[in-house]
Amino acid sequence: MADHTTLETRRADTAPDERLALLHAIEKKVLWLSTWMIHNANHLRESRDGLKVGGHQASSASVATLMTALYLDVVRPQDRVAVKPHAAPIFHALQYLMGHQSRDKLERFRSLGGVQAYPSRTKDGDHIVDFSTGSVGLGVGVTLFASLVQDYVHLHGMAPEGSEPGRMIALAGDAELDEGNIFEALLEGWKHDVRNLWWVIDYNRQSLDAVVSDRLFGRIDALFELVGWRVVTLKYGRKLEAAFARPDGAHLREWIDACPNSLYSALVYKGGEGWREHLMRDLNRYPGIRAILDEHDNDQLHALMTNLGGHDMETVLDAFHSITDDRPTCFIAYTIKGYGLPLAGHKDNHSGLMNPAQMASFQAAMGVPEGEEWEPFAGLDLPAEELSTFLRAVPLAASATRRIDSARIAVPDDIPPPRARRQSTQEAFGRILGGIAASDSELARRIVTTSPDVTVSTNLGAWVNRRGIFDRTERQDIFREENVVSAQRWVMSPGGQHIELGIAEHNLFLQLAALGLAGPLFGGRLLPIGTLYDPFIKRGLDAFNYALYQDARFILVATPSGITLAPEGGAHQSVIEPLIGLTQPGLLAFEPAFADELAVLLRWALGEIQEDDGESVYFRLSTRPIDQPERRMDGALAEGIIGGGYWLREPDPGCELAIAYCGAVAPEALAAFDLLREDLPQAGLLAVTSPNRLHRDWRADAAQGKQGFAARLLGRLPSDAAIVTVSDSHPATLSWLGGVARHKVVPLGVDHFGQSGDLPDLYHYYGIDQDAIIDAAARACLRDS
Ligand SMILES: Cc1ncc(C[n+]2csc(CCOP(=O)(O)OP(=O)(O)O)c2C)c(N)n1
Ligand SMILES: [Mg+2]
Repeated sequence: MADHTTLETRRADTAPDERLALLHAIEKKVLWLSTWMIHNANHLRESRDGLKVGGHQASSASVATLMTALYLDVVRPQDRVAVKPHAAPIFHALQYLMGHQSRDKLERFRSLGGVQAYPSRTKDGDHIVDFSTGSVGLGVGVTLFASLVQDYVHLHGMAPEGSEPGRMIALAGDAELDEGNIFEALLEGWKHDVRNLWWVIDYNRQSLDAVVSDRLFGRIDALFELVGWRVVTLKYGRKLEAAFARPDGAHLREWIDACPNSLYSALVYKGGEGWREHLMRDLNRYPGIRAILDEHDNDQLHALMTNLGGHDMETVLDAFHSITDDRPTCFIAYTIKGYGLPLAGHKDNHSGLMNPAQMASFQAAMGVPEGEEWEPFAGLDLPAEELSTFLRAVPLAASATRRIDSARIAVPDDIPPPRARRQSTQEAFGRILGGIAASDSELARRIVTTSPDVTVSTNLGAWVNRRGIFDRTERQDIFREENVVSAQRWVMSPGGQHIELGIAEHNLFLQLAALGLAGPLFGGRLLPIGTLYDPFIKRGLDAFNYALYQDARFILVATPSGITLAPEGGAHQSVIEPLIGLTQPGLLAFEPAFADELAVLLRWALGEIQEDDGESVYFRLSTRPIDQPERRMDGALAEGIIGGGYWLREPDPGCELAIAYCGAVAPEALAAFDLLREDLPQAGLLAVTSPNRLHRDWRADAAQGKQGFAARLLGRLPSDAAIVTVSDSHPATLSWLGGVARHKVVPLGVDHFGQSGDLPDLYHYYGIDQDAIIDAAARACLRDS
């Protein structure tokens, strides 16, 4: 049975009066500072470019109480918080009051170098921000995966000695629950029995466009309870509860309970007079209600009728402190968007900004003297000394940074490539990881893999057989116990090193985001490797981008890929993913063709994701077995592979043509090249392992006016030579290569999709087979002559 705790069942006094008075004062200050911050930013901006920014004043005001309570009374250093995007000004104000943020940055809210529109680990700093937010739904979802990662780190004995698990807390907007990723995460969390998770929903019943429908939230608690969560509803504050307890007060409760969201919002906006008119009309026959109306002037009546749970500090504190176990808990806090501001309740207030006259009267009401707008304690009734003593003692104020450092994991100098004359890069990946799994090294212990139901088909089988699946409780492999023969050993235990996910790629990326932050958040550095089919990167793309924006570090292995997966079908062909790899910030993308290249790159990537200024790494791999070159890996070759490309056949002086290929089409490029060499003996063959790295290098060169790796590589080709580029993806992946040292290009590739077939047929159909390369070379040379 779910225990549905409502406000009525918890009235214990947890906050001593003095503390409460301090929190009330700071709550008021936080509302002021956030409103001023936005006003100030708009004032500045208007004078510079005429662009205004909205979306913050009303959204921030609705959570002033919740955020003050959380940050100053509830959150412990080991807890981690994701703050809804538009509560950023409240977040910044609290950090300012705790001494973690400067006035200068607050004054430049949303400007270059100032505090960000949405809390950002990378821009505001990971010493204060636990999780970035911005794209709604993702900050909420990531807390769930972070709670799983926290368990992983603790159960593997990787947490710093003496550290306690904390709560992963999301302060969510109610409209965030429209995002499907929340529900994908909830289901996954239920499977994994997640703990220590709080989602606090700011139920202001407004989104960006409008008032949120009551229908959804009528069901929301049932939804959470279905997946094992406790739901705590903070509906009314103490004033309203006291009114309900008076004679006839039950009728007032019934009235307000039945009041549709839209009418309630409209009355909030209209104020005391509106309330009186409606209550007189509907409830005047009850003497107890008449008495309440008589005792309250319009302002008092407005304060009473808007006294919702989420704005009542005592109610909020009671609710948070009533939870003492680790069961996931959802708090539904009723609030009013724009509470305390003249914008309150208006359905169009999302982008609303207070005008100068409104701002002036708000300032007067807040008691903030002109010129003292940024003073931390101006306008408060309590002595500044008392307030600052209180703030200094807040646990989050006392620690200078929320970032935990964890030691680097050593990576061996060499990872031997799997020795098979013919193999695919996907097979090579499985073998390399299987080899690491068999070793008794710290590197092997720190790698954690995860996959959305494609563990076996992306070749993680050998790794999982040796390292097991992570589960909070020990579970045997039933098939094995029943002597059913299988190549897979799926033993689940708290020591397992693979996190098996359901088929939701979005969850994979949120999981990777959390795993990739295991070091800074939980003090246990992990080396995460996630696998999926290349085309489904698009399914999780926003979460992928989100993970990278937070500077989470991980390796993504995407396989199979391209039209090379041929008979698997047109629907699975990945055409544009290399362009994502080419352009996605925070990511280094590689598409090796051979096993020895992959071995070099994987070794390098395991170090790269640990570098302070490193990045995450994406490998696009193939299931196509191809003949492997017989060669010895030396420093120069490895450097080329990591740098993004090398000349597989160096062009000779006087060369007219080069073929540049990437990935699984290597055999076609080689075969075409061998034929062409008969007529063009000086031709060159360029193996591109990372279009992304070469492109970056070229851009950096251009910016710095010097010749870097890419320019030197392409510069070996005479300037009047042409390049035929080929890959099993969009031709734009490589067609830009001609720009590096001003060569003519004939680009081959795939710019439509949908055909399934055998490989030779498909390569022919899309014009990337040997004949097509030779034709393109002929065209290039003809055009040249
Ligand atoms: C994925 C995504 N889509 C759209 C937006 C634009 N957007 C910003 S806030 C918002 C509405 C938020 O409503 P709610 O979560 O209820 O927050 P409130 O403003 O009420 O606090 C929208 C649609 C966004 N930030 N992210
Ligand atoms: Mg809302």
